[in-house]
Amino acid sequence: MEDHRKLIERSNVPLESSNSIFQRYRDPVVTAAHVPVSWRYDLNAVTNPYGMERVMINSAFNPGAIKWNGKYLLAVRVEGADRKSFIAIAESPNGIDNFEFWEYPVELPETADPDVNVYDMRLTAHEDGWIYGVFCTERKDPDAPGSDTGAAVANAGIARTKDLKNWERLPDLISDSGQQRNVVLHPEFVNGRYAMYTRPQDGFIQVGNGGGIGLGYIKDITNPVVEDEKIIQEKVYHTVYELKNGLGPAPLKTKEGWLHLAHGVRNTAAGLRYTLYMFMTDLNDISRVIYQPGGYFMAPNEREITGDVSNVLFSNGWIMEEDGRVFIYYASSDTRCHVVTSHIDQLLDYVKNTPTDRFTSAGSVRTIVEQIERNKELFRDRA
Ligand code: M1P
Repeated sequence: MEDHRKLIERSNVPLESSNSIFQRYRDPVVTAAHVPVSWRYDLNAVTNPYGMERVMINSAFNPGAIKWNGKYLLAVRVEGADRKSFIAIAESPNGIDNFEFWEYPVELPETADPDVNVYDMRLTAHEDGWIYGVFCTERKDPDAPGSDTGAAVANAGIARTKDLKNWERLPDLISDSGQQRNVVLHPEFVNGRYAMYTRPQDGFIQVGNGGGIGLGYIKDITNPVVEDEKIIQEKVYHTVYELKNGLGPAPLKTKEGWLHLAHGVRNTAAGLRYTLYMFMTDLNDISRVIYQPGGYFMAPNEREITGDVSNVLFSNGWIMEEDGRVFIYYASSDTRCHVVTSHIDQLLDYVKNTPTDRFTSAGSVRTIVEQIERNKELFRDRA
């Protein structure tokens, strides 16, 4: 318990190296070791004479995020040794350290078709007054042959709350796609309807003919039928989102547009590689992408690259302060949660002024040559 308290109370510090876009920190903000001792141990010396860990925790990752009553809250995906994920709220006074789980994990109400596994909750404070948690609900594929014990179906589960403690479960998303993951609720109504970012997919892992980040609309959130779904962010050959992509947290409203953070997946000889990228959509037409920097915004660094599912960065939570500071929460390799900090002005500069992808090697070289020439020009003028 003393060790656990020391871990929770450890101060985090910014790392020295920075690319002036965002600031990384030395320590992960939440790990499996942050999970309370009382969840893991039977503390009764009579029933647990060896002091053994009764409930092992495997990982703590992919957190949704919200600022709530002055505190920074993460809706963490906690995964036990039994492979089941669940959501638990961890709270910090400053957003970069001292994250401590609330006394109990979230007991999400279920629908008539119970979830087998739930994960990756996106928190959206909607203008209707509710805080929504949209998450992936996974169940065994009822159409798979009995011998196929790995086939699953993913869909979006929807729950809402006013205090992050008591949750009301709504029906799961109803869409034309066989499967859905990475579904995110837009914070404002659009022409009186709820707007939902989607990621239609044919299979559980492969998006198949589906894929891309979609956008659809829902008239009544208590009967969440997605209408007019269309893809606003395609997968593109030989990019960091060649194989699949998915929206991260709900977008941030800025004076220039809606800022989005997403993950893109490419294939490599060593397996899939997940990196984070950004784009911006129009304030008045949220289906219209107005800026998209080329390449990734963040990729796993040398400490983040290994874990349960290596070579993965995944983000589904961020917080923007009134003074413009932005806390971006992300997980590395499906194992632990981290934060980077930035400012909305820096992120706007990043999305507007980072060169776009020209989709060929020659195009990338041209981009560099143009920058060299501009720099030469600058120094010629100074000389
Ligand atoms: O293992 C990497 C990620 O894989 C899935 O994301 P996607 O559907 O985009 O491939 C999710 O299971 C996610 O939780 C996980 O981090």
